[in-house]
Amino acid sequence: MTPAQMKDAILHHLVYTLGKDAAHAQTYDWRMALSFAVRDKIVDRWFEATRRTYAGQHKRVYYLSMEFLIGRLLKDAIINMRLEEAAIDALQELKVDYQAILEDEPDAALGNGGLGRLAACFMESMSTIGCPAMGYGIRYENGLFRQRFENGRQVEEPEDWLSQRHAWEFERPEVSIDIGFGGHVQEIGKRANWYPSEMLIAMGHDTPIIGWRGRWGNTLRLWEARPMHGFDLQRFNRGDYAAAAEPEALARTLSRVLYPDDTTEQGKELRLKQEFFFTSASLRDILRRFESEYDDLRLLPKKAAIQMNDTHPAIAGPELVRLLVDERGIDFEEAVGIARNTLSYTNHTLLPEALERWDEGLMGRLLPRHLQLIFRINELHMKDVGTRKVTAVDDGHVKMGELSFIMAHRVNGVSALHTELMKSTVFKDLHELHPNRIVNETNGVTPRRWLLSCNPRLSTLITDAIGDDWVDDLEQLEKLEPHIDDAAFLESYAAAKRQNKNDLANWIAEKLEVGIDPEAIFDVQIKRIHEYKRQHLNLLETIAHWLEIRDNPNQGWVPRVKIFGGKAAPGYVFAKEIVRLTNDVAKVLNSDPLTSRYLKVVYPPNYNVSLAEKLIPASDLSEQISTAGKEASGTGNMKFALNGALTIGTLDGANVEIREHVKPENFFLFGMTADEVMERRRIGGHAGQAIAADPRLARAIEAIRAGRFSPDDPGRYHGIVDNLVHHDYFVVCSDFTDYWRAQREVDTAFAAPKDWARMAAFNTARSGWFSSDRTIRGYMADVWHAEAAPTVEDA
Ligand code: 26V
Repeated sequence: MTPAQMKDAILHHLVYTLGKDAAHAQTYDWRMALSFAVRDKIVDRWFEATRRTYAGQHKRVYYLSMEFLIGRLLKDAIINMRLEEAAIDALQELKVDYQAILEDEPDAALGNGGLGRLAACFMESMSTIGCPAMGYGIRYENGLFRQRFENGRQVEEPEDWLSQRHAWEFERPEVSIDIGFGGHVQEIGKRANWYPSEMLIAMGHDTPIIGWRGRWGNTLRLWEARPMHGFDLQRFNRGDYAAAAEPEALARTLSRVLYPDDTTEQGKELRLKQEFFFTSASLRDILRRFESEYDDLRLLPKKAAIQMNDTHPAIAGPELVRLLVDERGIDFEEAVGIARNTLSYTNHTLLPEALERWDEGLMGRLLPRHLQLIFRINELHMKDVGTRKVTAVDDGHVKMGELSFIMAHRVNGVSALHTELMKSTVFKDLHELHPNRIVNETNGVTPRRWLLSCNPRLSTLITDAIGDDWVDDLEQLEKLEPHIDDAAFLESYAAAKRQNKNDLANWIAEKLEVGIDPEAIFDVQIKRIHEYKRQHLNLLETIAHWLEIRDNPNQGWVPRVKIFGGKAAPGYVFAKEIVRLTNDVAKVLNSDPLTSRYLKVVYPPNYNVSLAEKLIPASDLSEQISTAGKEASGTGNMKFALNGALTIGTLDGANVEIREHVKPENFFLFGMTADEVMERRRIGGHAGQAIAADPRLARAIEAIRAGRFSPDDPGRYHGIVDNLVHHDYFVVCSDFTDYWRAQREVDTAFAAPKDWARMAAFNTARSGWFSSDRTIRGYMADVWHAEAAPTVEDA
């Protein structure tokens, strides 16, 4: 597409799609016009991919996920369609600011964190590879809440990304599926009829996901809940306006909000309804498509692979069995076999409080037929493996992890360590019964968004050095290794980082009114706020360091800016106190004339995908400091390493594999191993011992306790302090001393800029393995038994 053609396309949509005259168009109008112009190009590619999938009778992958954290889509689409030059030139002629247009797009925040962002990276990689696939999820009207700070405290506001027209989706009123809840079951021989007492409709909305160079496009289909019957005209005519609208409002609640708590499973009825709603709609859509092409249901596992992203779609097991047995007359045991060979399950956490369990009473009320089938599935499993050990049903609860395991032919962990821990802890018994079922697929991230798009300076440098094959073959980055010994290359590498840091410093000055020194170490911890992720370990080290600088302000300290970003679940009290403490610490440190040129703390609110894209390219140090054994993988860790930030981290999740790839000497390791953590916890008073042994730690804790960061309310953080001193389940105190040591090594290393640049560049060169393209190829080979289709020629 030439710039002139692009300009015509934009103006065409401005006038005929948006009904706006160029003279009166606002940023929003230009953004929509550009989006539609780009979308037109995508649609051709997308249709072609769909045609090829049907024509070639390719196996399809269905990715069922409660979350897709896709963020903004315009730049991604422009880059993958290679339309950037055309767009920039066209807009320049139209005197419209390209960057402002990109920034105007709201983030689609349809996820909490890692799990949802992984699903988004996978969708992009499947399109790049040409794996025929479809993502299925919920079209939340309100995504993850918007975070604001009020006197340092987190305040949540609704995220209303759909208040403006969404440029990327196509409404599919013809894809409307009715979904039932409650009611009763009538058994007739081996089959049963379920008569739900409540009905609503799932309506599909399709977003095309285009791969690199537009060679392939898949669909993300998100379900919107709608009432079966519109509003009640009789009641309305009687003047009962609120009651007339009630059924409609009730049905719509189902796809209204994303649950913002990904830490504690609470067994909420609405959540179970959401899970069944999107899973059932997706399965019935899948079967409808399958039956339009094939007439033998036994072929299903050959033609479809259904991935359950965590246990949120775990009801897929019993629901698929129900659809086969009750609605299609297949024998129960055969149906279980078909379902199992089609389904697979990814586990994303071992934290006991996050594992889903549903009360039998609740399940029986909402999904009476499914509960019956769960009992039968459980009995069949016990019979098959000759064990009397109760598995999926226990103590009046249905355990969704176990149910998913039993109903899947493959179960995977998301990093090598996590997979081993799955085998030895949560799924120990099931693993012994099915030793080939658990496999590892270490997570990855898409290099298109997380390098090419977010870090143009580094991307250009890389392409100048080794060509652009790295974009879809990321392990080519190893070709950078010989360049790392070239002083000129290293200088350019450091210059790119430095310019990214300047941009970020300017942005922070403008948005947060805090001045930061671009020469300082940009030390960044961005992720959900959680005790196991240990933002408070970072804070304690910050405070200890601050106190030490104050003792000796003229010693020539290596300047550092600590950047935090992340949201706390609204009901997670401890996490919210960490948020507030971070802001309180920032306030005190940033205004301390003795120390502020050496140490600052910034905490931009509302961390999301777009903010990550700004922060990561400008980071020097990546904080991956979770208690060993607790972070299943992490994916932020990969994005940082790829963009040339060095990691300070524990042997947890994928950190272990990152360290092996980038070499131990280019990684700041500290802390106990997962085994050592378990040992340490057995020692009574482990925290007290650690505090007594390290005066720096004792002093930092005492500063918080005495109210140095909350002088108007000295007791404010006694909860945090008591937790640290008396419980400290996440062994913050016991890891502090080694963390401190590693941080001082960081100071020393950063003071030698050439060596630092070499280490950073080495991280980039060795991060290629962490592409989600590699991860998807792994799933295709080991889990889905699917092959890529022949893709379309380059866009
Ligand atoms: C759990 C729950 C519990 C019920 C209520 C709502 C809800 C929503 C989400 C979750 C999932 C938590 C698990 C999770 O996000 N795991 C993260 O997955 C990443 C991708 O595999 C991985 O990199 C992170 O280490 C892991 O914490």
